[in-house]
Amino acid sequence: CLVPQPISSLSPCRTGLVLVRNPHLDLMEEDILYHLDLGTKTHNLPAMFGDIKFVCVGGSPNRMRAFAQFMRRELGLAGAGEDVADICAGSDRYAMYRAGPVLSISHGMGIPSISIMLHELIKLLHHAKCRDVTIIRIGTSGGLGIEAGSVVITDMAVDSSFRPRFEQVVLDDVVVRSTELDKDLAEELLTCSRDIPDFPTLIGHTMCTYDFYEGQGRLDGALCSFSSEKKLDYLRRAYEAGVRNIEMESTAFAALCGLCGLKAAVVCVALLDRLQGDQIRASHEVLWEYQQRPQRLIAAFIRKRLGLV
Ligand code: R2B
Ligand code: URA
Repeated sequence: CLVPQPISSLSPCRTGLVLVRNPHLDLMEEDILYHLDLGTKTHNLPAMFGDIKFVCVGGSPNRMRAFAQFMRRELGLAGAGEDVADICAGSDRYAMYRAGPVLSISHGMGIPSISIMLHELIKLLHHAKCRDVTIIRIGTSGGLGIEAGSVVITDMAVDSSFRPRFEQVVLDDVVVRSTELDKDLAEELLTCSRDIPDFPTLIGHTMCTYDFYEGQGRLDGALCSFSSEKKLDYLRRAYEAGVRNIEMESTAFAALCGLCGLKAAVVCVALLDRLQGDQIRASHEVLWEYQQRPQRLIAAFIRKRLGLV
Protein backbone atom coordinates (compact mmCIF):
# COMPACT_ATOMS: atom_id res chain seq x y z
CA CYS A 1 0.00 0.00 0.00
CA LEU A 2 1.20 3.53 -0.73
CA VAL A 3 1.12 6.07 2.10
CA PRO A 4 1.92 9.53 0.71
CA GLN A 5 3.96 11.80 2.95
CA PRO A 6 1.85 14.84 4.02
CA ILE A 7 3.00 17.95 2.13
CA SER A 8 3.07 20.05 5.34
CA SER A 9 5.86 17.83 6.67
CA LEU A 10 8.12 19.04 3.86
CA SER A 11 8.29 22.69 4.99
CA PRO A 12 11.80 23.71 6.11
CA CYS A 13 12.51 24.50 9.73
CA ARG A 14 12.34 28.27 10.28
CA THR A 15 14.97 28.30 13.01
CA GLY A 16 17.63 26.92 10.65
CA LEU A 17 18.12 23.98 13.02
CA VAL A 18 18.19 20.43 11.71
CA LEU A 19 14.87 18.67 12.30
CA VAL A 20 14.70 15.11 13.47
CA ARG A 21 11.23 13.65 13.10
CA ASN A 22 11.41 11.00 15.76
CA PRO A 23 9.74 11.39 19.20
CA HIS A 24 11.67 8.39 20.53
CA LEU A 25 14.98 10.26 20.36
CA ASP A 26 13.93 12.61 23.19
CA LEU A 27 13.41 9.62 25.47
CA MET A 28 16.90 8.24 24.93
CA GLU A 29 19.56 8.90 27.53
CA GLU A 30 22.33 8.40 25.02
CA ASP A 31 22.44 8.23 21.23
CA ILE A 32 25.19 6.03 19.82
CA LEU A 33 25.91 6.83 16.17
CA TYR A 34 27.25 3.34 15.64
CA HIS A 35 28.47 3.53 12.02
CA LEU A 36 30.23 6.86 12.64
CA ASP A 37 31.75 5.74 15.95
CA LEU A 38 30.43 8.87 17.65
CA GLY A 39 27.90 9.34 20.45
CA THR A 40 26.20 11.92 22.66
CA LYS A 41 27.87 10.64 25.86
CA THR A 42 31.29 9.84 24.47
CA HIS A 43 31.75 13.03 22.41
CA ASN A 44 30.94 16.71 22.89
CA LEU A 45 29.08 17.00 19.58
CA PRO A 46 28.19 20.74 19.87
CA ALA A 47 31.88 21.56 20.50
CA MET A 48 33.08 19.28 17.72
CA PHE A 49 30.52 20.18 15.06
CA GLY A 50 28.37 23.15 16.17
CA ASP A 51 30.00 25.55 13.67
CA ILE A 52 29.62 23.31 10.59
CA LYS A 53 27.83 25.14 7.75
CA PHE A 54 28.54 22.93 4.74
CA VAL A 55 28.37 19.17 4.55
CA CYS A 56 29.66 17.44 1.43
CA VAL A 57 28.99 13.76 0.94
CA GLY A 58 30.35 11.44 -1.73
CA GLY A 59 30.76 7.72 -2.33
CA SER A 60 34.45 7.09 -1.80
CA PRO A 61 36.45 7.63 1.43
CA ASN A 62 39.60 8.57 -0.52
CA ARG A 63 37.76 11.13 -2.64
CA MET A 64 36.20 12.71 0.45
CA ARG A 65 39.63 12.92 2.15
CA ALA A 66 41.04 14.54 -0.99
CA PHE A 67 38.11 16.95 -0.97
CA ALA A 68 38.77 17.97 2.66
CA GLN A 69 42.46 18.55 1.84
CA PHE A 70 41.49 20.56 -1.24
CA MET A 71 39.01 22.66 0.81
CA ARG A 72 41.68 23.38 3.42
CA ARG A 73 43.86 24.84 0.67
CA GLU A 74 40.96 26.69 -0.93
CA LEU A 75 39.94 28.25 2.39
CA GLY A 76 43.56 29.09 3.29
CA LEU A 77 43.32 27.15 6.55
CA ALA A 78 46.20 26.34 8.88
CA GLY A 79 47.51 22.83 8.27
CA ALA A 80 46.67 22.96 4.56
CA GLY A 81 48.95 20.49 2.79
CA GLU A 82 49.16 18.24 5.86
CA ASP A 83 47.21 15.01 6.23
CA VAL A 84 43.66 15.29 7.58
CA ALA A 85 42.41 13.07 10.42
CA ASP A 86 39.47 10.70 9.92
CA ILE A 87 36.95 11.66 12.62
CA CYS A 88 35.29 8.24 12.20
CA ALA A 89 38.57 6.30 12.32
CA GLY A 90 37.07 3.94 14.92
CA SER A 91 34.59 2.69 12.33
CA ASP A 92 35.63 1.32 8.95
CA ARG A 93 32.19 1.95 7.43
CA TYR A 94 32.45 5.65 6.60
CA ALA A 95 35.18 8.30 6.68
CA MET A 96 34.67 11.89 7.89
CA TYR A 97 37.01 14.87 7.61
CA ARG A 98 36.82 18.55 8.54
CA ALA A 99 38.05 21.64 6.73
CA GLY A 100 36.95 24.68 8.78
CA PRO A 101 33.16 24.96 8.45
CA VAL A 102 33.08 22.13 5.90
CA LEU A 103 32.45 18.49 6.80
CA SER A 104 33.36 15.89 4.17
CA ILE A 105 31.90 12.39 4.58
CA SER A 106 31.83 9.23 2.50
CA HIS A 107 28.56 7.35 2.01
CA GLY A 108 29.48 4.22 0.04
CA MET A 109 27.44 2.98 -2.90
CA GLY A 110 23.69 2.80 -3.15
CA ILE A 111 20.60 3.82 -1.22
CA PRO A 112 20.94 1.53 1.84
CA SER A 113 24.50 2.75 2.42
CA ILE A 114 23.78 6.49 2.05
CA SER A 115 20.59 6.12 4.03
CA ILE A 116 22.35 4.69 7.12
CA MET A 117 25.01 7.39 6.94
CA LEU A 118 22.41 10.18 6.55
CA HIS A 119 20.31 9.02 9.52
CA GLU A 120 23.39 9.23 11.74
CA LEU A 121 24.75 12.41 10.12
CA ILE A 122 21.41 14.21 10.49
CA LYS A 123 21.18 13.19 14.15
CA LEU A 124 24.77 14.34 14.59
CA LEU A 125 23.93 17.80 13.15
CA HIS A 126 20.84 17.91 15.37
CA HIS A 127 22.70 16.93 18.56
CA ALA A 128 25.44 19.44 17.67
CA LYS A 129 22.77 22.19 17.31
CA CYS A 130 24.09 23.16 13.88
CA ARG A 131 22.19 25.93 12.09
CA ASP A 132 21.70 26.82 8.44
CA VAL A 133 23.55 23.83 7.08
CA THR A 134 23.80 23.31 3.32
CA ILE A 135 24.40 19.71 2.25
CA ILE A 136 25.71 18.68 -1.15
CA ARG A 137 26.29 15.25 -2.66
CA ILE A 138 29.29 15.36 -4.99
CA GLY A 139 29.54 12.22 -7.05
CA THR A 140 29.97 10.32 -10.26
CA SER A 141 27.26 9.24 -12.67
CA GLY A 142 26.53 7.99 -16.15
CA GLY A 143 25.54 10.82 -18.48
CA LEU A 144 22.59 10.70 -20.85
CA GLY A 145 23.08 12.51 -24.15
CA ILE A 146 25.82 14.69 -22.64
CA GLU A 147 29.57 14.79 -23.13
CA ALA A 148 31.70 12.70 -20.72
CA GLY A 149 33.15 15.02 -18.09
CA SER A 150 30.05 17.24 -17.97
CA VAL A 151 28.83 18.21 -14.51
CA VAL A 152 25.11 17.86 -13.80
CA ILE A 153 23.40 19.88 -11.08
CA THR A 154 20.21 17.99 -10.21
CA ASP A 155 16.95 19.94 -10.31
CA MET A 156 14.90 16.82 -9.62
CA ALA A 157 15.87 13.33 -8.51
CA VAL A 158 13.64 10.74 -10.16
CA ASP A 159 13.17 6.99 -9.83
CA SER A 160 13.53 4.35 -12.58
CA SER A 161 10.08 5.31 -13.89
CA PHE A 162 11.11 8.99 -14.09
CA ARG A 163 8.89 9.98 -11.13
CA PRO A 164 10.14 12.45 -8.49
CA ARG A 165 9.58 10.07 -5.61
CA PHE A 166 11.40 7.78 -3.22
CA GLU A 167 9.76 4.67 -1.84
CA GLN A 168 10.91 3.60 1.61
CA VAL A 169 9.64 0.36 3.13
CA VAL A 170 8.65 1.12 6.76
CA LEU A 171 7.45 -1.97 8.64
CA ASP A 172 5.14 -3.51 6.03
CA ASP A 173 4.12 -0.25 4.33
CA VAL A 174 5.73 1.46 1.35
CA VAL A 175 6.03 5.13 2.29
CA VAL A 176 6.34 7.53 -0.66
CA ARG A 177 8.51 10.58 -0.10
CA SER A 178 9.11 13.68 -2.21
CA THR A 179 12.55 14.07 -3.79
CA GLU A 180 12.39 17.84 -4.15
CA LEU A 181 15.75 19.63 -3.95
CA ASP A 182 16.43 23.30 -3.24
CA LYS A 183 15.84 25.16 -6.52
CA ASP A 184 17.61 28.37 -5.43
CA LEU A 185 20.67 26.38 -4.38
CA ALA A 186 20.79 24.63 -7.78
CA GLU A 187 20.61 28.01 -9.54
CA GLU A 188 23.30 29.46 -7.24
CA LEU A 189 25.56 26.52 -8.13
CA LEU A 190 24.88 27.00 -11.84
CA THR A 191 25.84 30.68 -11.49
CA CYS A 192 29.11 29.65 -9.78
CA SER A 193 29.83 27.22 -12.64
CA ARG A 194 29.96 30.14 -15.10
CA ASP A 195 33.26 31.18 -13.50
CA ILE A 196 34.73 27.72 -14.28
CA PRO A 197 34.68 27.63 -18.08
CA ASP A 198 36.89 24.56 -18.62
CA PHE A 199 34.09 21.99 -18.33
CA PRO A 200 30.37 22.04 -19.25
CA THR A 201 27.90 22.29 -16.37
CA LEU A 202 24.15 21.94 -16.79
CA ILE A 203 20.97 21.52 -14.77
CA GLY A 204 18.86 18.39 -15.35
CA HIS A 205 16.97 15.55 -13.78
CA THR A 206 19.00 12.74 -12.19
CA MET A 207 17.69 9.21 -12.29
CA CYS A 208 18.47 7.14 -9.20
CA THR A 209 18.55 3.35 -9.50
CA TYR A 210 18.99 0.39 -7.17
CA ASP A 211 21.73 -1.18 -9.27
CA PHE A 212 24.60 -0.25 -11.61
CA TYR A 213 24.03 -3.03 -14.20
CA GLU A 214 20.50 -4.26 -14.91
CA GLY A 215 19.05 -1.34 -12.94
CA GLN A 216 20.77 1.17 -15.26
CA GLY A 217 19.98 -0.75 -18.46
CA ARG A 218 23.52 -2.06 -18.97
CA LEU A 219 24.19 -4.91 -21.38
CA ASP A 220 27.46 -5.89 -19.68
CA GLY A 221 26.42 -7.29 -16.28
CA ALA A 222 26.50 -10.94 -15.22
CA LEU A 223 22.76 -11.02 -16.00
CA CYS A 224 20.94 -9.29 -18.85
CA SER A 225 17.54 -10.22 -20.25
CA PHE A 226 16.88 -7.31 -22.64
CA SER A 227 18.08 -6.35 -26.10
CA SER A 228 20.25 -3.42 -27.11
CA GLU A 229 17.15 -1.87 -28.77
CA LYS A 230 15.12 -2.13 -25.54
CA LYS A 231 17.97 -0.58 -23.59
CA LEU A 232 18.28 2.37 -25.99
CA ASP A 233 14.51 2.84 -26.08
CA TYR A 234 14.51 3.07 -22.25
CA LEU A 235 17.44 5.46 -22.09
CA ARG A 236 15.93 7.66 -24.83
CA ARG A 237 12.63 7.80 -22.94
CA ALA A 238 14.58 8.82 -19.84
CA TYR A 239 16.30 11.56 -21.86
CA GLU A 240 12.92 12.79 -23.18
CA ALA A 241 11.63 12.90 -19.57
CA GLY A 242 14.49 15.33 -18.76
CA VAL A 243 17.00 12.88 -17.27
CA ARG A 244 20.61 13.91 -17.95
CA ASN A 245 22.44 11.53 -15.65
CA ILE A 246 22.03 8.28 -13.72
CA GLU A 247 23.41 7.38 -10.29
CA MET A 248 22.44 5.44 -7.18
CA GLU A 249 21.75 7.73 -4.19
CA SER A 250 19.98 10.97 -5.16
CA THR A 251 16.33 10.10 -4.41
CA ALA A 252 17.06 8.84 -0.88
CA PHE A 253 19.41 11.79 -0.28
CA ALA A 254 16.82 14.34 -1.47
CA ALA A 255 14.00 12.73 0.52
CA LEU A 256 15.87 12.42 3.84
CA CYS A 257 17.50 15.86 3.68
CA GLY A 258 14.25 17.53 2.57
CA LEU A 259 12.26 16.03 5.45
CA CYS A 260 14.88 17.15 7.98
CA GLY A 261 14.95 20.77 6.78
CA LEU A 262 18.38 20.68 5.16
CA LYS A 263 18.96 22.66 1.97
CA ALA A 264 20.33 20.03 -0.36
CA ALA A 265 21.91 19.75 -3.79
CA VAL A 266 23.33 16.96 -5.94
CA VAL A 267 26.29 17.67 -8.24
CA CYS A 268 27.67 14.75 -10.23
CA VAL A 269 30.15 14.42 -13.05
CA ALA A 270 29.25 12.13 -15.95
CA LEU A 271 31.96 9.49 -16.53
CA LEU A 272 30.53 8.48 -19.92
CA ASP A 273 27.53 9.02 -22.17
CA ARG A 274 25.25 6.01 -21.70
CA LEU A 275 23.78 6.53 -25.19
CA GLN A 276 27.28 5.65 -26.48
CA GLY A 277 28.06 2.60 -24.32
CA ASP A 278 28.11 0.89 -20.95
CA GLN A 279 31.74 0.36 -19.98
CA ILE A 280 33.79 3.10 -18.36
CA ARG A 281 36.84 3.21 -20.62
CA ALA A 282 38.51 6.50 -19.65
CA SER A 283 41.99 6.24 -18.06
CA HIS A 284 42.54 6.62 -14.31
CA GLU A 285 44.07 10.06 -14.91
CA VAL A 286 41.05 11.24 -16.90
CA LEU A 287 38.61 9.79 -14.34
CA TRP A 288 40.53 11.41 -11.47
CA GLU A 289 40.34 14.79 -13.19
CA TYR A 290 36.60 14.30 -13.90
CA GLN A 291 36.01 13.56 -10.20
CA GLN A 292 37.68 16.82 -9.25
CA ARG A 293 35.17 18.84 -11.28
CA PRO A 294 32.25 18.72 -8.80
CA GLN A 295 34.81 19.46 -6.03
CA ARG A 296 36.08 22.54 -7.87
CA LEU A 297 32.53 23.80 -8.37
CA ILE A 298 31.63 23.27 -4.70
CA ALA A 299 34.87 24.94 -3.56
CA ALA A 300 33.99 27.99 -5.70
CA PHE A 301 30.47 28.00 -4.21
CA ILE A 302 31.69 27.75 -0.60
CA ARG A 303 34.34 30.44 -1.14
CA LYS A 304 31.66 32.73 -2.55
CA ARG A 305 29.26 32.00 0.31
CA LEU A 306 32.02 32.76 2.84
CA GLY A 307 32.84 36.04 1.06
CA LEU A 308 36.34 34.87 0.09
CA VAL A 309 35.94 35.95 -3.56
C1 R2B B 1 27.77 6.60 -8.75
O1 R2B B 1 28.83 5.78 -8.85
C2 R2B B 1 28.64 4.62 -8.03
C3 R2B B 1 28.60 3.39 -8.89
O2 R2B B 1 29.79 3.28 -9.64
C4 R2B B 1 27.37 4.89 -7.29
O3 R2B B 1 27.59 5.09 -5.91
C5 R2B B 1 26.89 6.13 -7.87
O4 R2B B 1 25.80 6.73 -7.45
N1 URA C 1 27.88 5.78 -11.54
C1 URA C 1 26.70 5.21 -11.90
O1 URA C 1 25.84 4.96 -11.04
N2 URA C 1 26.49 4.93 -13.18
C2 URA C 1 27.41 5.16 -14.13
O2 URA C 1 27.16 4.86 -15.30
C3 URA C 1 28.63 5.75 -13.75
C4 URA C 1 28.84 6.04 -12.43
